[in-house]
Amino acid sequence: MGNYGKGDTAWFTHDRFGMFIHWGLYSMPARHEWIRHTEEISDGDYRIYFDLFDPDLFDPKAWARAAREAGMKYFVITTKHHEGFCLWDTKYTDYKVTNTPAGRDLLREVVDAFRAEGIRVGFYYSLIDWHHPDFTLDKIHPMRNKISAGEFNKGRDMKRYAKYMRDQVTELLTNYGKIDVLWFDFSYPGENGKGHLDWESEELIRLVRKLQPGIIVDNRLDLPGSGDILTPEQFTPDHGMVDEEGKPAVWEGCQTFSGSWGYFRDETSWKSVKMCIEMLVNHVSRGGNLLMNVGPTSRGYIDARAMERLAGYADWMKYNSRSIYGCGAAPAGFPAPPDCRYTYNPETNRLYLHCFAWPFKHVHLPNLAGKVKYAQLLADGSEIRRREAVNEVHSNLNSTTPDNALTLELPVLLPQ
Ligand code: JFZ
Repeated sequence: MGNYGKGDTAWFTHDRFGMFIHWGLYSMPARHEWIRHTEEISDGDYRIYFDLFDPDLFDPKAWARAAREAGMKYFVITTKHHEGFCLWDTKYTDYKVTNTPAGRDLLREVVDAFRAEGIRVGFYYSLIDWHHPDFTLDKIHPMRNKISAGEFNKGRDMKRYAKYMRDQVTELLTNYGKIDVLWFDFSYPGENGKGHLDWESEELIRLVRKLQPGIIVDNRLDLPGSGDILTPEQFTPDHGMVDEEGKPAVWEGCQTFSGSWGYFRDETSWKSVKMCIEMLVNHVSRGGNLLMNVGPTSRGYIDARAMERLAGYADWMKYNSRSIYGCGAAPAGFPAPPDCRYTYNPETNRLYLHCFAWPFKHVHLPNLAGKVKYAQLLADGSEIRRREAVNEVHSNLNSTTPDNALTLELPVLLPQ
């Protein structure tokens, strides 16, 4: 396994919660960010979205405020998704936001707005590029069923594309100040796929580490040793994750409010606020981060359904963020009671008991007899009575306590 340097993950495992933003031309058809692929749309037919992209209600300050209020401490935005469209004023292609009716570098405005709210900056950069003239046909290319590889690949050269990526990554990591996260996406090695040889991943990662020492890079370059974080996607591992050598790994799950990443107008699979909060708790209780996605509309705002969920986070985090920041999994040997999760802050030696279902009377805490010093509802700091001897916290909990107050804070005496 190569040694490609490491990023600084201390802030990352403390902060735990970030906002993913998928925003590109696919917000116009508004039926999934992969439609160029799924509907096999040609470059020519996709062009209309570029010609008409005009986010007249774009207000990055409102995005940043919503993220800050939701308790999100970093964000990762698609500077370029698989469609190849660039959200910044790059020198290396005309297929960029400044040439649409938008007419300006929107990435810069997003970065400025989030920084002003004290939120760390992350860039998603797609390795896949369905627009670039050097990107060759493969199993996920939109044109895969329409044209032969021989014909399509004539004059195309992946080496030039790899250089293009290095040039663009250099722009992104040079012209926008300190960047905290770089999220490459994604490799699919094997027959008719693409991997580290296509991306020239070794050169790419060395460039990234040189330009932004400390930056956190994901693990999608198909190059063992190059990443700082594992990135399970739309699935929450049921316990911690380990790295390529079997050691506990830093990981970040990414999740959506509705299923698709890009804005999808007619999607009906929206998660409830309660589910969203439980997702966050699940990730942290298993020692991971949550990167929660929003897909702004083509007019540039975050729609009411997504805002409602962000507000749900805000409402909960206002009172319960102490059970998230600085927290991770509980020490081994203390399994959470049924329907509950633990998060644990090793600095303060406080254990947080998150009840996903009403415990209507007592909650038994396995193996914690004699170890709990005090118990309170986190949201309002009200005492919860206990019976030490039988290891239980007693309920003065009842069903009129609001849902956002289902987290208990337990200062504990645990071996650290
Ligand atoms: C990728 C993108 O294709 C998708 O549009 C979105 O941006 C998401 C965050 O990332 O999707 C993936 C990438 C990797 C896997 C699955 C979906 N994977 O490794 O299983």
